[in-house]
Amino acid sequence: MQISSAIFDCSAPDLEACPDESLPEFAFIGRSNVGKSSLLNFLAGQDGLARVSPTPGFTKLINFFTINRAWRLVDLPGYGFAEGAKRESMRFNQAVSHYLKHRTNLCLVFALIDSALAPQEMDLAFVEWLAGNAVPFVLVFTKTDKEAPATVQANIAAFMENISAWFERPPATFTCSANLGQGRPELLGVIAEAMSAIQAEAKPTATSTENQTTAARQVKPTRKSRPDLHRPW
Ligand SMILES: Nc1nc2c(ncn2[C@@H]2O[C@H](COP(=O)(O)OP(=O)(O)O)[C@@H](O)[C@H]2O)c(=O)[nH]1
Ligand SMILES: [Mg+2]
Repeated sequence: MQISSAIFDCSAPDLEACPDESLPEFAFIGRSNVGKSSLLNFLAGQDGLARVSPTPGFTKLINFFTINRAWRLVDLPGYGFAEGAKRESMRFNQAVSHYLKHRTNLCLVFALIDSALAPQEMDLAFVEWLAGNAVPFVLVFTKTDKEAPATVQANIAAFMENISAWFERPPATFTCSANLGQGRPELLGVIAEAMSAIQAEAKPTATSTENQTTAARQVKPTRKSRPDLHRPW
């Protein structure tokens, strides 16, 4: 997929302030500092689009970027930085929770996990929450350049093992490194596939309905049963 334009749209503190629901949205979420803004810039092919911060918790609003005038990338506030600013982070986390549960044009969530770290409780709890709320998502393991490949693979395997009980079919997984420029075609491919499915759905024909069902199934992990929810917010 070619990116011909990437334009900052707006920032919203809550669901009510989000732009109209006319374009499909692909949202990035993960713990603060996991590399959401870096990945968004990397996918959009524009360095300064989303702000990259060395300070965790810097992005506190929901940021919308319109790509190719056809769909949006959404940079969601990071979770897990309650320290010192508890009330404020709760408010923004509630906005994120509302966005994930009620945004009708939300097509797919990219749940980012730091591949340099062993499974973190907060990330596991968040994936459980996504599963419990039937939010369509894929996992993206970021910063694969930070540790040796064997460590990265071990961290990913441990994470998948930890979440395996919640799914009949595990969520799709991707790896990326914004620093090394790795993972872009695969992630843009997921978006392109989802966009084709949406377009096929808008103009149903005998075969497109079947294609849509297949594509939707590919990105939506199937749940075993509703798990106990340990909500990060
Ligand atoms: N080694 C490495 N560092 C990265 C990568 N992506 C982002 N970072 C760094 O991680 C920090 C947080 O990045 P940012 O994109 O602001 O994370 P966000 O808080 O999730 O939006 C910054 O210092 C980035 O330079 C990556 O692929 N590899
Ligand atoms: Mg950010």
